[in-house]
Amino acid sequence: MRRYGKNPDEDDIRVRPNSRGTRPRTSIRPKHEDAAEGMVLTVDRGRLTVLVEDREVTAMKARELGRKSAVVGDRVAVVGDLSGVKDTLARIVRVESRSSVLRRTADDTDPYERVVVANADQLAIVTALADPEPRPRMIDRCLVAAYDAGLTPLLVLTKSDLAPAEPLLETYGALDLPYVVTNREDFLTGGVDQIRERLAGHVTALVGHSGVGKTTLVNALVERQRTTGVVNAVTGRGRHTTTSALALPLPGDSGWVIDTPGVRSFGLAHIDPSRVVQAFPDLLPGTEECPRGCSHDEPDCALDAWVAAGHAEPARLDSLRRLLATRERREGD
Ligand SMILES: Nc1nc2c(ncn2[C@@H]2O[C@H](COP(=O)(O)OP(=O)(O)OP(=O)(O)O)[C@@H](O)[C@H]2O)c(=O)[nH]1
Ligand SMILES: [Mg+2]
Ligand SMILES: [Zn+2]
Repeated sequence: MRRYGKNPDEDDIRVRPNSRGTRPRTSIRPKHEDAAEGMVLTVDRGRLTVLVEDREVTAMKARELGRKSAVVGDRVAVVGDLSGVKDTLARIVRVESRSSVLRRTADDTDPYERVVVANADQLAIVTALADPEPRPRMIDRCLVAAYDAGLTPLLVLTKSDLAPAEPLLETYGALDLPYVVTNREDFLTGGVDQIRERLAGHVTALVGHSGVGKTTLVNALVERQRTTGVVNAVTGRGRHTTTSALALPLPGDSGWVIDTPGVRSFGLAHIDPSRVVQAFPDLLPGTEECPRGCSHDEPDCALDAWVAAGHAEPARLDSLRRLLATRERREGD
């Protein structure tokens, strides 16, 4: 097969007069039939760490992948040096199709969407009960992202040594949302069993604000330890906070956890506003009485009556409306 109308060698010779040999380029191109399968564990400035069998192989994207990116959790085909020895480099020649894609944007108006992780099936929404203060609207955003990506949400409330979980659970308990309440002291006394149970057999991505204790939790669950953060109370900026996502195997082949860097917000610019309400199962049945094409933020919206009748928390309707409002602003520009 020729890529050009004329012999590709002529191009080669003109552009790179010192290029080796005169064999047609196409024939030296590997066919990748012997490529090995692996899973992307982490990505660091163009270098990817791929688990191939039991070896961690450093790899780069092959040029033929073009703009297609490989992210943490991706199944990929790799060729080249697969020894995993320091300073060797393999090439990723194929990204297998994904069972799920978790996306976010920096804010609701950002057209650039980033893929957070691929192939996860559970999203652990990690919220500290204090330090930093819980922000329910962040939880709601993560729920929208989880439902949209087809991931099962799991609410993880950390730092229960600092504040009680009840106020938050009053709101979210009604959602039939699975949750666990944890704290660092628990971990030391082996109290991570409940969360272990929830993670077993799943590929779980942990998301949340910086400093909520994602890495601390991951460290309690896996063998390999990561550095945890020290968040400066004055500047709010952290030291040793996580800067790249990393997939870690749970002991005993019982699944994967993916630690991710803390985010300021979880932008949803990529999600159609009509889908946002799908992530509010407590409000959704109430929309049946809404006028056709209801924006859910107009005088005839049935959700006010739904909430007044005690079917859902007012804070949830407030949250839905705020989310929809930020989305509309985008539609307007
Ligand atoms: N009091 C208390 N502090 C905790 C608990 N868990 C974690 N911390 C502290 O919270 C700080 C932040 O913890 P990390 O695990 O680094 O938080 P993170 O969510 O990974 O933060 P980023 O990597 O920036 O996203 C550290 O000082 C931890 O020691 C807890 O259960 N109770
Ligand atoms: Mg961290
Ligand atoms: Zn409505």
